[in-house]
Amino acid sequence: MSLNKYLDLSPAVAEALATGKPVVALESTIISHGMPYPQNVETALAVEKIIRENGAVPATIAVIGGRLKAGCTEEEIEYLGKKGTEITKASRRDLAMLVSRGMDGATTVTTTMIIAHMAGIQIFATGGIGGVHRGAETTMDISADLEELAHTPVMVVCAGAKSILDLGLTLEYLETHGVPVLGYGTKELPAFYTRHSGFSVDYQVDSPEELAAAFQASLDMGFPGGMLVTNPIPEEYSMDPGVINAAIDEAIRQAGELGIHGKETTPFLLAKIKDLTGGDSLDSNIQLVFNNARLAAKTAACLAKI
Ligand code: PSU
Ligand code: MN
Repeated sequence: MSLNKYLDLSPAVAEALATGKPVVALESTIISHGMPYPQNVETALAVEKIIRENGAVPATIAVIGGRLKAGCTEEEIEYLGKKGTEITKASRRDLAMLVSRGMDGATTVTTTMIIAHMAGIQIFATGGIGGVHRGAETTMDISADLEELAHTPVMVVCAGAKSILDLGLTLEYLETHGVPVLGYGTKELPAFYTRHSGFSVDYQVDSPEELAAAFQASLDMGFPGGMLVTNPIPEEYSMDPGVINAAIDEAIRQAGELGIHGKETTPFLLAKIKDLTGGDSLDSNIQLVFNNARLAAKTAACLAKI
């Protein structure tokens, strides 16, 4: 555990880590930039509850007033959700500036992994990761999340990747950087809103015990990087592929027309897709995060027993 002077553990997280209880990290960009208020706050609090019900302690991660928080209070979650996109979406390169200036930051998958690792938290549940964007061969828009997965030993449980990304190139990038990509109960990479992408993952894993054993083996061998678990959205909440793919294509077209680029791209596309699907994509998004929180909590409980 490399505690540093900028890091604050909440009392519950500090107690859990000191006594070897399972802890699950949660990100805050999904709160401030990934969903609208007030569903973002309701979802964040419900996810924490699900993690507790499944035997682990939740640690929502954010930067508040220049402090790296592993474990936010309800008030802090409300604050992040209300401020929304006014809060800096914080990637690896932002952390030093935010800390030295005493600013707020919403942590992406990248910075949630970094702060979780500083705190000694090994498992992190979210919705979707960033990846290689469609058209990256000219824009070079590749999420820092992929690089972080290669460098930081945290298991990330997600629902696969959305087809706002180039899924094939995202898998190639992860392969090049040595990141294991596991399918939970499937050999097919799930596509976030739907269970099917047509792309294969490296391994199918069928239980939290097996996930914990695989991650422990990676740690034991001293690999520096993490592991990506892709957990398909439950059937009853998955979307019609025709409907969601049409919305994604239209959102990407509008982003291109408006010249949206850089870190604004992912939040713009998520908000646009929600509008184009009349809110259905948000309902699915919330349910898949709940599903990932359950699996991450169970896996953290297994890992704590090894
Ligand atoms: N995908 C989602 N919801 C999100 C994100 C991705 O379905 O909220 C957020 C995560 O925080 C992820 C970030 O780490 O977007 C990726 O942003 P970028 O593509 O700019 O790297
Ligand atoms: Mn990007």
